[in-house]
Amino acid sequence: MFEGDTISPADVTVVIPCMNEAGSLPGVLAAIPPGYRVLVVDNNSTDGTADVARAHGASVVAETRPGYGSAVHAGVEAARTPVVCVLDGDGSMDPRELPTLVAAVESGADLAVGRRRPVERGTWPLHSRIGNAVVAARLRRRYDIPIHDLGAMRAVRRQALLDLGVGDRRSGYPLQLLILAGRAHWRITECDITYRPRTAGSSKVSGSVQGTLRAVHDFWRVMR
Ligand SMILES: Nc1nc2c(ncn2[C@@H]2O[C@H](COP(=O)(O)OP(=O)(O)O)[C@@H](O)[C@H]2O)c(=O)[nH]1
Ligand SMILES: [Mg+2]
Repeated sequence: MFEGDTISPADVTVVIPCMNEAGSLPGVLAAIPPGYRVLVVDNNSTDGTADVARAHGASVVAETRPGYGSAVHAGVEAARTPVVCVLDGDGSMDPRELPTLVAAVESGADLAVGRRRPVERGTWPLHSRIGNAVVAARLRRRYDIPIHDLGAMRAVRRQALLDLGVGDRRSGYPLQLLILAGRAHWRITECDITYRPRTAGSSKVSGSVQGTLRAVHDFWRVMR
């Protein structure tokens, strides 16, 4: 596939990093656009996430190394399609909006990132929302990257993403991806997406003190 080719649904794999998302996954998987392939990347879940994923038609990749970045990277490596999307498995984002991002890639974007727009109160912890906005503002100013959200929903050509060489395997992955994409002069398109509270289970990142501290530490490492 070359740049400018049309992208058909069979060209797209949706990678879903999951750690204990058995409660949310059925709803997420039911909303995947027809024809897209799905890879759930299971990180040592103890709640049957992998079985639930298979029962609902997804392929499962097991990644024992913990971390959001490890899970995303394992899924992108395992994918066999020219385009990959990434989406959280917690039900906070709607897979029905993925085709908008894929269309942006088809139109020439090197990377399409979802800008989360909360539609219900209590969706996004304030510290996380502010931290995200501050980091995004810095990316706009310092790196000239036109984004307002580091984003957890994205679409990108698989080989280009692998060639970019994102090395962070924890919560710094989305930030490092944007910095490297900016340095490589990628065309980055931001698309509004709806954002809701997770549909089940508990937060591993911004909703827990430990997850937040880890994220701040990971961001700091990437930003230096
Ligand atoms: N595989 C894997 N997935 C993770 C890990 N940490 C977070 N996730 C997933 O990444 C997504 C975002 O995490 P979440 O807990 O919703 O973070 P929050 O949105 O900041 O509350 C969810 O689908 C999680 O299951 C991890 O270490 N491994
Ligand atoms: Mg979440």
